[in-house]
Amino acid sequence: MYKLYYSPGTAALAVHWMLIEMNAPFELVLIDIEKGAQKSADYLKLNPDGRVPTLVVDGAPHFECPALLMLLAERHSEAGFAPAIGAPERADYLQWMFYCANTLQPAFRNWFYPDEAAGAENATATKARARAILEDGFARLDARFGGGRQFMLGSQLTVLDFLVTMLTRWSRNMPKPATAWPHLGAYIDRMRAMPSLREVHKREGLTDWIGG
Ligand SMILES: N[C@@H](CCC(=O)N[C@@H](CS)C(=O)NCC(=O)O)C(=O)O
Repeated sequence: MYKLYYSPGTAALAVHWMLIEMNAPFELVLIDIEKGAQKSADYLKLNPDGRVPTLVVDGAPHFECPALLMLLAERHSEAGFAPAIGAPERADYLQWMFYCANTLQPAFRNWFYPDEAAGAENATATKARARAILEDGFARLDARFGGGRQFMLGSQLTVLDFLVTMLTRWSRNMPKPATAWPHLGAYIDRMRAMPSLREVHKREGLTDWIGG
C-alpha cells in the first residue's frame, strides 16, 4: 500500500495518475499548498523541501516526481511502463526523463514562482527566460511527434508520457500553451482521451484542460 501526499494539479498528478492506471492500492493525503500545508513541521519531516509530491513506499517517504515515476515503473515492471535495461528505447527514455526533470520542470518553477530564482525585482526577466525555455521545449517535443510517433518512445506508453502530459498541462494558461503546437497538441489530445487521466482529474477536482 502506497501513501501519496498531493495537492491538486501539481507535480503529484503524474504519480497519482500512474497509481490509478496501474490499479495499485494507495492512500491519498491532501497537502493544500494554497494554505501552506507543505511547510508544516510534520510534513517537513517527510519532505524537507516542503513540496509535493511525497510518496511513502514500504514505510519510507520519497520525493521528486520523475524519480517516483521511474521507481513505480521499476516496482511494477510487469506493467511495462519503462523500457527494460538494455532495450533500444532505454537511452531515449533516460534522456527525455532527465530533460523533463532538469530543463522543463525548473523552467516551470521559475514561471510559477518568478520571485524565487533572482528576487522579485528580476521576476519579469525570470518569467521571460522560463517562457523561452518552455517554448523551445514544446517545439522539440512537437518535432518528435512530427513523424507520426504515438507516444514519446514510439508505440509503448511509458512513465515519460505521464510526465510530459502533466508538464504540458501546466502550460495551459501560458501565452502559447503546449497545445498550440500541432503535433504535440494531437498527442495531448490522445493522452487526454485516457480514462485514467480523466479519473485523476475527477479525483483531484480539476475541471479545466481535460475537456480540450
Ligand atoms: N522537483 C520536484 C518539484 C516539486 C514542486 O515544485 N512542487 C510544487 C507544486 S507543483 C510545490 O510543492 N509547491 C509548493 C511550494 O514550493 O511551496 C518534483 O518533481 O517533485
